[in-house]
Amino acid sequence: MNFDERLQELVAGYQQLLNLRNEAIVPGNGIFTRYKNPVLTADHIPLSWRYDFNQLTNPHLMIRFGINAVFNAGAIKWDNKYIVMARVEGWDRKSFFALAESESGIDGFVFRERPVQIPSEGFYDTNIYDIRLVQHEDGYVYGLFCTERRDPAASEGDQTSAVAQCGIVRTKDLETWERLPDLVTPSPQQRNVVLHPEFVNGKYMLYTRPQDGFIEAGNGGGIGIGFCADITHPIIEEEKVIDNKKYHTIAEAKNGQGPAPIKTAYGWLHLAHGVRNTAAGLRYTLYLFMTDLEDVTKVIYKPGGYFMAPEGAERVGDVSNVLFSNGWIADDNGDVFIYYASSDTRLHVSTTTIEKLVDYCRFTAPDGYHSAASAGVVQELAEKNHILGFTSAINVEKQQTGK
Ligand code: M1P
Repeated sequence: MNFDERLQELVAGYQQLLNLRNEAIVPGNGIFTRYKNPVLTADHIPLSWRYDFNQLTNPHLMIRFGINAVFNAGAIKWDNKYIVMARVEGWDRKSFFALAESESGIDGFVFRERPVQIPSEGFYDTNIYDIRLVQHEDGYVYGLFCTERRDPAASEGDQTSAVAQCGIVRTKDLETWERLPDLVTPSPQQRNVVLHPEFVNGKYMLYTRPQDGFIEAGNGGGIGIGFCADITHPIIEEEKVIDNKKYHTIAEAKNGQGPAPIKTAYGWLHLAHGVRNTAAGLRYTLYLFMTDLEDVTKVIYKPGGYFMAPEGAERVGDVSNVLFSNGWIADDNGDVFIYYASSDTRLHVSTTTIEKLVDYCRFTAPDGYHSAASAGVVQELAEKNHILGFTSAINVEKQQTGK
């Protein structure tokens, strides 16, 4: 295949991918709807970011910058468009951010002309990832992300120990990003830091994840909160854990706040991830909880178990058995678009409504922390259905057919 033929094939394949419409998977579980295709993959990255199209300098039309994965994206509704700020990871393992936008929120995501260049002069980012976008009531859109570097205390033989901290940028147009100093907290490691969208008692409130080690939560862990008076000198003096890790739950190893919470009439709605250990390694699932409108530090509803877990092809990827979300969008009409990544490889969407999510939080049993409690919840449900005449799947069928 010569240069021109190859070029034609590449462009045709890319166009086909961008034109792919998404399809809801029905009937689903009633809580949310999954879709057939991921919304973004490594193949969605513009060809012009990957290939040198000059035949003189790239006669074989080979990839000059390979993309490994597109995943964990922040999200925001902007100018009536659904915008995600994805983590784009190259073959070189480094991540950077890129904005993609869609009219529908479920398909047709197209990257902007260039990736985002986060100001880095004077900072020590080796790798940046997992940005949370939030429109704060102070008028700025903030992006809080993880900035990671090698642990300066590590010995020469140890090339894996790292330190993660929270980097902060802000913008008013999603084009120009002002970098603020990295967040300072009492914790030696920070990931999954998120800004609350409103002032609380006149201060910025942040969700944190105090952790002892880079991977292990150690004595730390849990979703914490902290306050800071001045976001341009972001210092949190004290972190209070409001949702801790707990033995034999989906978040026994660690957990972390997802995107910024959504305000509802019943409380703040939170999406988070919980991590447990298995013989096959860590398993990341998503869960929901709600906090009080008056006292944002108080958890008022927390359904037991996970809300979403990896299914089918989602289970496999660079880091298998992982669902992670750092972006969701709530429309004015109550529709919610949850952007979640599977196995650190690709980005998906699921859709639902605030009404459904609040119903799920209020009326799903909390974790009883032992098997007898779980069996008890099922007993109660079966008993209620028995009274209605729904005693088993066969009887449901009988009832429906009238035989
Ligand atoms: O590999 C799974 C996830 O691991 C980390 O999440 P956490 O901070 O909770 O351990 C992050 O690196 C995240 O990007 C990744 O998806």
